[in-house]
Amino acid sequence: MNAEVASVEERKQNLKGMGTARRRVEDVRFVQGKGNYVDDIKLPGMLFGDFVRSPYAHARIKSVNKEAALAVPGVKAVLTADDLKPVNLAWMPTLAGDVQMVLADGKVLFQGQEVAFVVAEDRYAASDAAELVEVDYEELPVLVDPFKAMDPGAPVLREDLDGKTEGAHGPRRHHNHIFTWEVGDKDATDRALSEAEVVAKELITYQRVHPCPLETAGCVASMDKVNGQLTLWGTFQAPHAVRTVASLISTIPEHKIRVISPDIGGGFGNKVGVYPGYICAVVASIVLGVPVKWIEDRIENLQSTAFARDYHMTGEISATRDGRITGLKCHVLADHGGFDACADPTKFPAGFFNICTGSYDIPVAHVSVDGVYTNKAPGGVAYRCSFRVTEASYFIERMIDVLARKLEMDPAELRMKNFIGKEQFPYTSALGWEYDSGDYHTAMEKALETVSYKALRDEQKANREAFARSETRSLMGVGIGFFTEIVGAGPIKNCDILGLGMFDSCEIRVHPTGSAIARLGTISQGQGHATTFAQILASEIGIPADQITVEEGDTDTAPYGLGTYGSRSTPVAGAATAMAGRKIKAKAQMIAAYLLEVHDDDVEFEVDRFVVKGAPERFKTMAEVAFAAYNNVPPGMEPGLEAVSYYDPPNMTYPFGAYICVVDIDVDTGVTDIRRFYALDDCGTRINPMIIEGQVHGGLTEALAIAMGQEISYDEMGNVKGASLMDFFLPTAVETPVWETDFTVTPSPHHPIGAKGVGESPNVGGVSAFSNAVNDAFAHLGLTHTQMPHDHWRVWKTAERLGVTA
Ligand code: MCN
Ligand code: CUM
Repeated sequence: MNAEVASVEERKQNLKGMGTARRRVEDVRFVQGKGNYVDDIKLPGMLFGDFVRSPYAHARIKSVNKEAALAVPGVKAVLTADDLKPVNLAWMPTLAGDVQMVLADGKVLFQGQEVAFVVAEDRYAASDAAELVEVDYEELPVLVDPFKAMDPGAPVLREDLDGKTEGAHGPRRHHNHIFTWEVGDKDATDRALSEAEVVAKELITYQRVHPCPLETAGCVASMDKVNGQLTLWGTFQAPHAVRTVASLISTIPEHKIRVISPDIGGGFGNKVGVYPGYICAVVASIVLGVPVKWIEDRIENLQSTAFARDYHMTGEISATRDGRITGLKCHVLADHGGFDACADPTKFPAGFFNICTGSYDIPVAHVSVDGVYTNKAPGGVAYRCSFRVTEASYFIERMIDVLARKLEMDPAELRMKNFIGKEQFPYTSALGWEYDSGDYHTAMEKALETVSYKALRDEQKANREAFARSETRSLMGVGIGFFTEIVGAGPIKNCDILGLGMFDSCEIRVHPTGSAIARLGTISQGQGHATTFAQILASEIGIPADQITVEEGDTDTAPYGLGTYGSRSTPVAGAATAMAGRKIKAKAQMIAAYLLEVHDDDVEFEVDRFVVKGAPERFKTMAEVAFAAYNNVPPGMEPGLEAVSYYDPPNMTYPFGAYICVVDIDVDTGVTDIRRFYALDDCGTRINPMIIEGQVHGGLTEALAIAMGQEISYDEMGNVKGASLMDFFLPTAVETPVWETDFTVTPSPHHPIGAKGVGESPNVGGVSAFSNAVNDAFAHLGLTHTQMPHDHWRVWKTAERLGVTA
């Protein structure tokens, strides 16, 4: 392209800026098998670690005998809690203000808990030796049911907390109680419920699930004793936070620790937390003086790393006879497992669950959450959730359907009637959030129209009549999931993790020849940051996206940031990118004006250049300005063209969407056929429509998995049932329906480019659409609510219970 004669439109296209379906630059290496994941890192003399894990869910450890393991050829060390105690690392702090055993100290609290760490020359030797470590267990009574956790006679799980009546989030009233968190106006809500014309009540359980990323968690720790330098490669979603935490608990000065997140094969929240494997690899490297790698296998991943959900939500919703919602109440029993290791902003032990008034203008509401210990793996919150927003969204969207049934009203109509109106934004919810922008009626109308909602209901009516006449064995269900998310944590005043404020950052360097590098405090795990952040910059500073390298994940080079989760990268780091770009542009404007010998205010930016106002033939391109920045700047100005922005967002962003699912259920087999799934997303200004679509496809597939099959369940002994892909449902192309995507655009008023997050939306909105569809299929038979997952067996059981199986 000849830059001199190209039209504005051509030059715009050349930038591949915002709004372009630019191809993912990272895929060049991924599709050729040239990605660089943690397990690809091979260092001279590197050893491998493997865990001895507890077969019991609750047991006292009477003794550990390492001798036979140490005799295996190639084995270098076997670490137990006693070895970690002298360095104060037998326990570690969790992100939720609790402490967690790194290696079992006197007892184990869940099946699969780390008991000893074997280090050997190769992973086979480590694994063989791990089997030879003799552990003498004495079984203890097991607590699996969270509803029994606070019974007077419930077994004492956390002996280390004996007599502690204050936890990290207030008073504890039982030895297995972690916290109570309350928000909203209880009296006003109780009044609304007692005075209401109609009240619907339901226990809604969101089962324990697991994100199961393709790549499991792992790390390589390398302690250089000569220089006192620790380098840690790992599957970390927040590398800077890992560095700070590593420094605090190891006492190695922070500038001597370098944390690197290389390519990550999916995070989905599973790689936010800190796991014993990281600590053990670091300690082993310090002790042995060589690099140590630890990579968990699939079963270990499913059994012991951060689970998600396990929320038992009892809801009450009140309304007038004609369907105006007057109040909402929810009590949650939250099963956190053996240690409270939830990853939430410090002040939010139940995350952002108080977004559970959803998209509706509900005058009063009250939420209380009780967190309890059980003999299950710790973790919590992970899995495309944005801090318990998926639970909140599932809860309100099921409650709306339950209420609709009670009112004998169409669920779409009930939603339309109670939506927050477009003119009400910014809208402050009864539970305290300030929604930045939204236009729910438009989105819903578009969705209903696209799927011909009315015709679907007519078809359903005919189907039910045919079913009653025994002309078909199939029942049709239509499910709506309308969600409002809260993403982009978050203003430092509200959100911190371990005291680290949740801002984010971008640093840009423009090179003399007009290309650039941008470094961010976030880290992609597949979301395509290298592609999209370059697009934001291309539009801001007029350098083609193809000439901008985006780098993340190396704490020695990237500016400090809090990482990628909770769909916060676009709302926070994306904003920092635009702001840093604007600093570049401001300096470039002064240089351009100087070169053009006019006043700063007499030039204006146009796509990729500064043009003299009223004299379009007189301009300097950004590339020309970049070169001048290194040899010909105005007198008194520093040379160079660089900028950094640390962005503390004024508010979170509130993306929303309207999802509709149509399912056909064979009542004799329980087989569910997703006939149609329509997803309309509004994430404000869209940076890359193709990447957004990919995010929606991925998130919907995970929502399908959760709603229709995934569950990490336990038997009464605390054995994890189905911790392998033989039993844990991971959908393939075979089970995955065709996704129809759509959008509206309601920009965020406070984000510099108006963008909201989108990565988690499809999971947040998808689960309720599937579940509502299944429940809807049986509604005419008297069903109000049936628990997820809606696998074939459970669906068949529901049909049997309703008396319609053959
Ligand atoms: N995007 C866009 N326009 C917008 C919003 C987002 O083009 N208005 C683009 C972004 O630039 C980015 C992607 O969409 O490339 C996702 O952006 P965002 O919503 O900001 O989410 P994050 O980048 O912070 O990613 C986190 C989110 C979370 S929390 C989970 S969990 C999840 C998800 O992303 N994990 C994923 N999507 C995933 N996708 C893949 N492939 N792998 C994971 O582990
Ligand atoms: Cu909660 S899963 Mo995402 O926030 O990494």
